[in-house]
Amino acid sequence: MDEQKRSLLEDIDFYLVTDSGLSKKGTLSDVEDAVRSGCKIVQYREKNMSTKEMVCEASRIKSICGSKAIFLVNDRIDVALAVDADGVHIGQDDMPIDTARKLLGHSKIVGLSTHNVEQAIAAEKSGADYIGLGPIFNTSTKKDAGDGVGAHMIRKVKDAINIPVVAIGGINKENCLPVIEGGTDGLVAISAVVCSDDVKKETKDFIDLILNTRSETV
Ligand code: TZP
Ligand code: MG
Repeated sequence: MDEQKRSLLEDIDFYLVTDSGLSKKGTLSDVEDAVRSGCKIVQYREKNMSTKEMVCEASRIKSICGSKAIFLVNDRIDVALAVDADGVHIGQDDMPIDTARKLLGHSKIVGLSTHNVEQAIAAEKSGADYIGLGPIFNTSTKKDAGDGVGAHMIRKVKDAINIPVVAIGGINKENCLPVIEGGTDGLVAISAVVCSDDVKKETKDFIDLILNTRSETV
């Protein structure tokens, strides 16, 4: 992955995670609309699809993202390798990060899910390129996500580490203000975007909220 694409990590703003089970218009349409509206990272997350179908869809998502958005695959390092994705996003119970790094090499992006300051510090030490922090609010999208940690956790984590922190879990346009004010590098949403009738508008609204709130607080 070239340096220009990696530099999107410095300025994430909005990050879409796909979910074909929740999507109104389908994953490819969601990705196309979100990227067109300025989404900087797309994470392909599929829990119940055959590997064959995933590789096929992942390859199409990769071409939609092109040079405009970083394309990551959730959990499935094999799928990421198969389509030469920009990287992966893994959880605390997925493949250990150093093993993932060995398989993918140093040019790829590896993101890690974290739930607290200790895990965030450990993630940075282990070489994660960024962390997802969450769930910020309670969410029914991920059944085993646990209780929301609250928007106040973002500042604590930001103060403890130097890699980008994106916030995930139960985030929507109505509750994201304290998340942005907490200093998150990016908002991540699944249901708020893919369940909406207008993914393009929803993505753009999130990005406008982030940019406007940041410019008011500097
Ligand atoms: N990881 C922590 S919470 C979550 C994941 C994948 C689900 C986020 O979905 P939503 O619909 O934005 O709450
Ligand atoms: Mg996982």
